[in-house]
Amino acid sequence: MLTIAVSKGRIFEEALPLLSEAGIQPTDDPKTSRKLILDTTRGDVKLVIIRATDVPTFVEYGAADLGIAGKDVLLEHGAESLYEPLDLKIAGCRLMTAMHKDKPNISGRVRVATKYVKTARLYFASKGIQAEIIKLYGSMELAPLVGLADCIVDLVDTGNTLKANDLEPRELITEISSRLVVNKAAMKMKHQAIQTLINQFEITLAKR
Ligand code: PRT
Ligand code: MG
Repeated sequence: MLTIAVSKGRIFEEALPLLSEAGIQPTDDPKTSRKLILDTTRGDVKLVIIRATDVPTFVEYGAADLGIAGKDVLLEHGAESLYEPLDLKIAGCRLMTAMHKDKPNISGRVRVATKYVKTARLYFASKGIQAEIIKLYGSMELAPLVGLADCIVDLVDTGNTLKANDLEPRELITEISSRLVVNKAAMKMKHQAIQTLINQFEITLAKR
């Protein structure tokens, strides 16, 4: 039996075709079902549906053998505890700094609101900029508008969310896509099954 951890939103939507090519189709629709463990058309594969930020934790502790998680989430979690064999090239976006469109870049000490505390800290340290990082769990865009922070670090796709709040993207921290992650013990114990799945994903990705 293989268990794959995946989050409900855009990652799930974009992972479905990849899973489907490997013969894995959930027998319930997670959008309407309240089940957290979904059976699939493959008797040996189950999906567990969890919050995006919880995927690395489930996989690290072996509660799931595999998982699909954004690189943003993996950077925050720390990657040492997991294998990351494949870039699935789905749910792409950019992790960026953003500021009010009328504000100049700050040269001195900067206050940064983000849910990506660890990544932001590393980024500003690497640029030699003194940053005070304020952890938020959502609506980062609000922070510069109400004087909570000078700058935010957040994911940007179309840029519409920033624009709607009079913000603009400034510096690219890193490109983001979703990755396949694997529990280290499972990679040994269930090597054959996991390697076969990785190969199937690779074949599908190579056709794109
Ligand atoms: O809500 P919960 O905590 O459970 O999870 P979530 O809302 O973070 O999950 P979900 O389904 O949104 O997926 C999150 C993952 O998708 C992230 O970890 C990224 O790897 C990936 N991803 C890709 C994105 C985006 N693109 C994205 N644009 N996640 C979030 N956004 C948000 C962004 O935070 C901002 O609020 O969309 C807004 C910006 O989009 P644009 O198009 O307006 O620029
Ligand atoms: Mg969301």
